[in-house]
Amino acid sequence: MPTNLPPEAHDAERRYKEANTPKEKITYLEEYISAIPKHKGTDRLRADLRKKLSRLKTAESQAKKKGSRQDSSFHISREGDGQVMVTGLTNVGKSSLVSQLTNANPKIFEASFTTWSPTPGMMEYENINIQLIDTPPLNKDYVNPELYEMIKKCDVILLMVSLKADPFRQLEVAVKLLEEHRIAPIRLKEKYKREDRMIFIPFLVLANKCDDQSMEEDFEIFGELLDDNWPSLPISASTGYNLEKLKQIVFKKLNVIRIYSKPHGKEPDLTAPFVLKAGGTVEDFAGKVHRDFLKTLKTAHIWGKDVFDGQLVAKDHVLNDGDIVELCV
Ligand SMILES: Nc1nc2c(ncn2[C@@H]2O[C@H](COP(=O)(O)OP(=O)(O)OP(=O)(O)O)[C@@H](O)[C@H]2O)c(=O)[nH]1
Ligand SMILES: [Mg+2]
Repeated sequence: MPTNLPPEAHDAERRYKEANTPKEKITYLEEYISAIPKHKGTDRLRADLRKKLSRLKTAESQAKKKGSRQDSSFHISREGDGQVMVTGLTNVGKSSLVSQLTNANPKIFEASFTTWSPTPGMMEYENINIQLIDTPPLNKDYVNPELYEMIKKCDVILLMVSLKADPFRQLEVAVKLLEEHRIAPIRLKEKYKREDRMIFIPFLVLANKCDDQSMEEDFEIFGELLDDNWPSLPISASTGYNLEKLKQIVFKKLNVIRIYSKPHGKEPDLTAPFVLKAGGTVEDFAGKVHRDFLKTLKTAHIWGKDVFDGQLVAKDHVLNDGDIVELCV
């Protein structure tokens, strides 16, 4: 270091060296650099210190980004074989439904605006697990961008309305809010232009609080008002009405297939399927079982739909839900 530095530069240097946190280090290093007089003799020193400062700042901003992502309750990691968002306006019964169908226990209350952060839960359907997420209500007066970002990443949207409170109006408001945040039903893809940059997701409208016969009539009236052929189902989170049917529809909308692995000379484990996107091939399945199979896979024997038992097929053979596969490597 040049010896002709003023005392304030030496002080700042000492504070910088003694600093414990990256934030303090940045502050004192900035002070140190600005206390160094600018002339030819200090060019090299100033350049080195500026490099150090830029490295410290990059590390600090990366740590911040990582921290905020992990801290946010809206950053929910995917678990299970599909992710389904339960959304809608307030008080329609979103938390009640997630609590009925999963192991989660979100707060349920008769007054509006009970839920402020999302809660994931796992729903069992036959032999697979589907992640359901209870969400804060969609609301035009209070917009939380993180909520919409989270919704954009799911596989299926369950859009809930309450048959006890103008369901048609609720649907209109909810659909508009989602659309304003570039989320639309995959069915209506044709309606939008490329530059709209929409995210298309399969939707199902759930008309909740259909507790008895009289509410069933209200559902019919609601159904007649719907345009765009919204797929909809009357349910009751209170009585459990149609919840089994709901699970079946969710499974269909996930558009996945369950494939069972058969080790050579052994029986397949029918309780533990590998889950693939519909249209998946023998090769896709092999990659799920183990990455190494991708290199060594030659053919496969399969049992299931559209094949005879143990039929030998090529790597690009498209699988069906329920197929049993023995990989030949
Ligand atoms: N009659 C009837 N009431 C229901 C049904 N499902 C939910 N409720 C009631 O509706 C009220 C609101 O239910 P929540 O599950 O808290 O509604 P939410 O959509 O999560 O509400 P927010 O968190 O405010 O968005 C509660 O009093 C529930 O008991 C149902 O199927 N039938
Ligand atoms: Mg709620």
